[in-house]
Amino acid sequence: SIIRTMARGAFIVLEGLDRAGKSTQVSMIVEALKERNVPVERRVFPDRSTAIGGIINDYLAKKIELAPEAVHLLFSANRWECKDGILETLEKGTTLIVDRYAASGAAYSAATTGRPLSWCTSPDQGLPAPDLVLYLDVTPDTQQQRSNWGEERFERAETQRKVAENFRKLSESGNWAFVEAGLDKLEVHQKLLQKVLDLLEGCKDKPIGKLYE
Ligand code: Z5A
Ligand code: MG
Repeated sequence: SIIRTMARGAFIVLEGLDRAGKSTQVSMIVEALKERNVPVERRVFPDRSTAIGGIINDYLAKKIELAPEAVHLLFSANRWECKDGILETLEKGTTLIVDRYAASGAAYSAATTGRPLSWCTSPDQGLPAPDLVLYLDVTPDTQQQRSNWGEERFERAETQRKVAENFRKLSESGNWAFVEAGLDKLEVHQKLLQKVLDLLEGCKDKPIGKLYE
């Protein structure tokens, strides 16, 4: 039998509406952990580098039209095709900081398809579950002040309001922390990093969970 000699990495996801600052904060957390010699990698969803990710990219950029339910399943398939890679990374002891994941999948699709949240979470059931979801809580005013607002498909106020409400519902299960996204970048970073550092020791001996099980 295989004896586990090494602690696993933590699985940390950043979520939030468009322009909440997720990508900025993922970079800052990754740099801060590297400085502390914590093995760490980043990932982003959708992963636009795969064949499925290419279709998603063309849809988001409004180059192609697809049924919203079909797109929903592609977003989920894009996570499933990365499942083994995620587990391998965590099991070799590397912490993952992930820019959007399953909560985005359900929150956006429930808003855009009108299907119940339970319909939207079901294709992701059984995927590796994050140890912590850091939610960047952004106001519509702050979103609109940030760059390139309104170019992609879901960047309309009414859609964003529905998506935010879905995120709130999803946060009732799992380990979520909300952080105000309208603060200065460094202030947001310090709040997030503290939560990450608090988590790191604690999850080493815990098995990786499964989503919605
Ligand atoms: N989607 C889905 O439907 N289903 C799924 O399963 C998944 C995703 C995974 C693409 O997402 C779309 O896919 C998205 C959800 C849907 N919907 N739309 N449209 P994406 O992640 O590729 O793109 P995004 O989230 O819409 O936008 P973004 O620009 O990547 O947002 P962000 O990463 O949260 O923000 P940022 O790039 O870090 O910052 C945005 C700007 O604000 C930038 O100029 C920063 O310098 C600035 N910024 C950041 N933080 C601050 C602070 N604190 N103060 C001032 N300025 C700041
Ligand atoms: Mg981003």
